[in-house]
Amino acid sequence: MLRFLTAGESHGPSITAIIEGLPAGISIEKALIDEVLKRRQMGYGRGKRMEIESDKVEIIGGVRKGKTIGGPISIVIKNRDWENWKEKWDKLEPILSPRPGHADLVGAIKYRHLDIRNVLERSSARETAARVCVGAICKIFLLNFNIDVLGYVLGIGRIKTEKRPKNYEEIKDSLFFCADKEYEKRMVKEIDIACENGDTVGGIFEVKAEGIPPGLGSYVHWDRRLDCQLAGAIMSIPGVKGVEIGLGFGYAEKLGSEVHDEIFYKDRFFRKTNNCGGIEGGVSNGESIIIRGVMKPIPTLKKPLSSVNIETKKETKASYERSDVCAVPACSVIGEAMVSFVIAQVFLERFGSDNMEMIEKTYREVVLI
Ligand code: EPS
Repeated sequence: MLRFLTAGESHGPSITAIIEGLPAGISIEKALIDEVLKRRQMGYGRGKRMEIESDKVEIIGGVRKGKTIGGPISIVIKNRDWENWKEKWDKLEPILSPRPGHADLVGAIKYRHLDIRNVLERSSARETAARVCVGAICKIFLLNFNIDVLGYVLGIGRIKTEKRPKNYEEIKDSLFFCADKEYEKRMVKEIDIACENGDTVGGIFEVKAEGIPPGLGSYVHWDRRLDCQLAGAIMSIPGVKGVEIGLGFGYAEKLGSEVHDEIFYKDRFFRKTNNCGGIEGGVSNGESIIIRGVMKPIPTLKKPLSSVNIETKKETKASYERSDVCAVPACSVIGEAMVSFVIAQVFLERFGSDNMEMIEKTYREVVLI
């Protein structure tokens, strides 16, 4: 089964990942992975760290002569910021004031740390640099079967749009990876006001996967349901607090006759609506998969909230270290990566996973009805 692990600390030497279970014979272009890494760093509202980093992937295992060889793929992204931290790394004063909303307090309790740095270094969203590399590799694999996955933004703070992009071209010059240009100025303002007040902003992103064959996932066990796997993958992104598939919470106020996507046939089964977001009974139905996530405002606040010193137990203000005001655009890129990973996982489960030749043959031959 396709799986991956990541390792590394936000201000340590590097972030790494190992991806296991991809077939042999996928052509891997490093430039495509670097492009996604760059996208993850973009977006209006990012902090000073993104000015230091210029993330590039190094593939150190599993790829030879530009193709996967079937073994685990190992990747490294160097933290440029390490140069500024390595001398002081072991001598830093402990951080004692947990930020509400962050992993600080629960991490200190769970791992018995008396220095919150041991928590924040690993819980930092910097780890998602490795995830987007994994996702980019999965996306490269899926593109061989004309499956394309795209993440974009629908809302920043109170500014929300219903406009969705048809492709990446439509959002690539947007400050928010948002298709609605008219909203851009208002989104900028939303962030600028929060920034002036020492505050942060969240928002909503959506991921659309097109070209999905029917039959991915299964209804036979809870954990094999595709919607379950996708929802878990989106919820695993730091800061995400809610997930919706297709119409999502909008189902609540509608009648059955209004929402279920009627079935038609012309060369293949198809629907004229897609309220179910491409998934019925935990299985893909051949329509586009649509999933949304909400990212909470980042917990690191310049104007800190009340907290308690973990050593003295006295009232204090939460610690503040340089941070982003808004990272929702980045979150849309990470969402795209996580969806690409899950789709690749269920795709390999359905069509085989050893080598591309075999998978392409099975894919062509599988009867889609
Ligand atoms: C991030 C790197 C971090 C933060 C952010 C994401 O860098 P630093 O802590 O050095 O400023 O900008 O981390 C968080 C939002 C978080 O909660 O930890 C990155 O590479 O995306």
